[in-house]
Amino acid sequence: MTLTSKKTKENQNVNIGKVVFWEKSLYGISGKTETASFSIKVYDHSVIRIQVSRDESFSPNPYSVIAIPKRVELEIIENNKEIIIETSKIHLKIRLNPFCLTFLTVDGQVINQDDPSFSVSWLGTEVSNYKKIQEDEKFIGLGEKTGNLNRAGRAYTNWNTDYFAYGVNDDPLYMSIPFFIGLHNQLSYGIFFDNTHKTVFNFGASNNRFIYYSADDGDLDYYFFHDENVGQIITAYTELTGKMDMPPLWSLGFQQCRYSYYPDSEVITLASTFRDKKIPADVIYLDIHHMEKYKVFTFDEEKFPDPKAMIERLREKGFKVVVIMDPGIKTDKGYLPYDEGKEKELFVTYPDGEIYEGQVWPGWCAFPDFTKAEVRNWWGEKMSFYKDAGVHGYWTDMNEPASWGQFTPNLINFHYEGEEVSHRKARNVYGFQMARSAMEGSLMQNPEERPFVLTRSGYSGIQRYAAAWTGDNVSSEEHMLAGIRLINSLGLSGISFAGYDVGGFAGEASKSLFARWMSIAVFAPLLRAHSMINSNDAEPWAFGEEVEEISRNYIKLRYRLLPTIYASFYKSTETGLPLARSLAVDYSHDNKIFETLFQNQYIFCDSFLIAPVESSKEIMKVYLPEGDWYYLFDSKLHHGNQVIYQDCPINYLPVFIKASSLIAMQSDVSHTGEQHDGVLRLHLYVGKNKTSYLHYEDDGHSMNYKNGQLLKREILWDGENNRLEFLPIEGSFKSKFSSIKLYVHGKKIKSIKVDGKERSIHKENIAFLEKLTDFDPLPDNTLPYLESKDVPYTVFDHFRNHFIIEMD
Ligand code: NBV
Repeated sequence: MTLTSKKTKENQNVNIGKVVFWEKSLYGISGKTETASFSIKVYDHSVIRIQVSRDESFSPNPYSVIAIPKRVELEIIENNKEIIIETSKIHLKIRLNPFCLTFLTVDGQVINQDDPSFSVSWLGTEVSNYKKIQEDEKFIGLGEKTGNLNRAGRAYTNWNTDYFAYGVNDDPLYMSIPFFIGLHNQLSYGIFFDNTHKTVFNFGASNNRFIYYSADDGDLDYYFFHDENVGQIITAYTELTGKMDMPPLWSLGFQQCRYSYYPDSEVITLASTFRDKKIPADVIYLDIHHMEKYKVFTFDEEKFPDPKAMIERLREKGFKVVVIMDPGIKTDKGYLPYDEGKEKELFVTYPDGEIYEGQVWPGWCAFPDFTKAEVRNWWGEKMSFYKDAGVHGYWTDMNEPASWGQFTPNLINFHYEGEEVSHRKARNVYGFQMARSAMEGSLMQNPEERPFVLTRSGYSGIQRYAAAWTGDNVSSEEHMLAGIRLINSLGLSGISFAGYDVGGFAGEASKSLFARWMSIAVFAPLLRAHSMINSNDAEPWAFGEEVEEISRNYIKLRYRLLPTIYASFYKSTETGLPLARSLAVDYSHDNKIFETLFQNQYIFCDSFLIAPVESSKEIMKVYLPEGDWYYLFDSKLHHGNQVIYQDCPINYLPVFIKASSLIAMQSDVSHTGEQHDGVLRLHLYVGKNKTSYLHYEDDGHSMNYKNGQLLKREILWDGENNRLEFLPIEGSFKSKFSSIKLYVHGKKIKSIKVDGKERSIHKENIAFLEKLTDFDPLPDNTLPYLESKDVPYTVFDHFRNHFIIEMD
C-alpha cells in the first residue's frame, strides 16, 4: 500500500466488521471482529459493559468505575446470525455480520440499537458508536451541560474548560460527565461512555439518522443500563461510579463567598454582620487574595498577619473557613512547593523531561501531576499548612486546568496511574484527581472530620470526593434559570451535592434578581453566594432592607428545614439519587415537563415542587404533575396533571408540597452548630398514598456514622387509613430531639390516637412560613396575604420506640 492510499483510508470510515471469533468469558463473552477486539461483560442484571478496541488489550480506565461485575445468572444463546445474552432485565442481541448490538426488554421491545451500517466505527483514531434514534426519543443528563432539559437535536463536547461568564447555551464548561439517559415508549436506559479523551455526544444535531458518541482516541468502553425507571438507572450508575459520603452538616448551611474578602478585619466584620442581622450562616470563603502573590500554601502576611487567630475568632462565632486552592505552583526558586515538586519530579512535563509551564494568577506556574498517587499524597501533606491554621474546607478552582491562553499543548505528559499518557487523555480527569487529592489530604490532616471539598472541574465519579459548583455564571435572570437546569442535570448524572453562585458571579444583580435567586437557592443542595472582584457588595444586606428581609426569611427557612435536607443527603449517600431532582426523574414520560416553560421545575428533598421563575414576573404558569399538591404558603390543595396560574410576587417563590409527604423541621438557629429547641416539627401533608419518610441523625461532623453511630427511623404514612407508623429506631446515636410535634395539613381532625390512646389536639396559626410575609414591600398592598390557617397538631413527649398514630 502506498503512503497516499493509506492516508485516504484512515480518513474514511472503518467499521468494526464481522465477528470472526468469540467465546464465553467469566461475565459474558469476548471475541474478535475483522478490525477489533471486543468484550461484553454483565455487571448486574441491569448493567452491561461493552468494550471495543483496535488494540489487543483494553485500556484499564482507572478513575471512574469502582464496582466489579456481580455474578448474575445469564443465558447465552447462539445461532448462525447472532448471539443473545439474557439477564433478568436486558436481552442483548449481537448480530455477527457486521457486529451490531440491539438492547431489548425481556419481552422483546427495542430499548436501544446500533445503527445497522455504522455501529462501531473509526475515523483515524476517533472512535464512534452510532445509535438509531427511537420514536420521539428524549435525552437527559450529561452533567454540567447548558441548554434544554431534553437534549435532542443538540451536540455537546466534553473537554474541561475554564469559561468566565459563559453564555447560557455555551459548551463545553468546566466538568465532563459522559453519562446520559434516553427515554422513549415508556422505556428508559442509560449510557456511560467511559473514555476520558475529548468526547462528543450528538443527540441528533445536523442529521436525522442517528445519535452518536465519539472520542478522539482510545477504546469504545461503555456501560448500558436499563431498568424500570430513571431513578433506578441513576442508582445503578452511582453503584458503578460511587456515591458521595455524608457531608459535614455545616456545609449544608449558608455559605458566603467573594473574590475576595480581605483583610482579616473585613472577614471578622462580615461574620459579625451575619450575627447582628440575624441571618443564619455557617461558612466564609477565602478566595485568592488570602495568599502571598497567589502562591498556594501561603497567607499574605499583611492582609492576614495571624490567620490562626482570625479563624479561631470565626469559629467562636460559629463560622467555618474554606480556602481556595489553585493547582498552579509559582515557578519561584526558594518557594518550597516549587522546589520540592521539581526535585521529586511531581510536575507535568514535556516529553523531553522539561517541566511544562503555563501562566495563571501567580505568573508562570508548574502543574502537579494529580494523576499520580505520589503527587496526590504530597499535596495532601502540604495541606497541613491550612490545617495548622484551623481551616475547615477546601475549594479547588482553576483545575480544568486553566491557564492564560486557554490552550494547553496536547504534547505534555501525565502519569495516569502508570499508563503515561498525553494531555489528550488526562485533561478531563485532572480536576477530578485534584479534588480527590484535596479530599484525601483533608482526611490525612483530620482523620476524624468529614472533609468538605468544592470543585469546579471534574469527571464521572467526582461525587465521591467533592461538591460541585457551576463556575463563573452571570447576574441575569436567564442565568439564574440556566443554573437550575445545570444543577438538575448534574443530579441526573450522579452529582447530588451541587450549587451555583447565588446572585451571579459576573455582573451586578438587581435587587429583585438577588432576592429571587436567594429564595430559589435555599432549595439547592449547596447554598453559596459569590461575586466577582470589583463588583458591588453582594451580601444579603447589600441590596436594601426588603431584599435583606426576604433573604433572611428564606435562609431561615433553609435552616428550619435542615432535618429534612440532612435526611435527604443521607438517602442520596445510599441511593445516589439527587436532592434537586428534575421532574424527568419521577415523571419521565410526561411530555409536558419537557416544555420550555416547565423544564426548570424540580423536586427538592422528595417533597417540594419548586417552580423557579424570573424576578420580574408576578404571575406564572406552573405545571403540577400527577398527584395532589399543596401550595406551601397556605396549604391550599391543587390537583395535579394540570397547569395553574400562580401569583409569584418577589417574596413568594412558587413552592408546592406533594400530598402524602412528611417534612421534618427544627426551630431557628443562627448556624448549624447551635442547638435547636429539641422539638422535631413533623408536617404531614395528608394524601391518599402510602409513603415513607426516613428520619436520620448523626453527630454531623465525624466519621462515626460509618460505624453505626447514627439514628434512623422510618415513618410510614398510610393515606387510605389515615395512619402514621413510627417504626423502631435503628442505630446507637442519641437523638438531639426530645419531642415530636406533629402538624397535620389538609385534614380536619376529630381525634388523634397514639397506640389506641386519645391525644389532645391543639391548633396553631401556622408558624411554618409566616415570617416570609413580615415585610410588605409593595406600596399598593397588592400582595396576597398569607391566610393564617389553624393547623392541628399534637405533641409526643419522647422518641417512643415503635408506635402508631391514627387520625379521624
Ligand atoms: O479565584 C478567583 C475566581 C473565583 O472567585 C471564581 O469562583 C472561580 O470560578 N476564579 C474563578 C478565578 C478568576 C475568575 C475571573
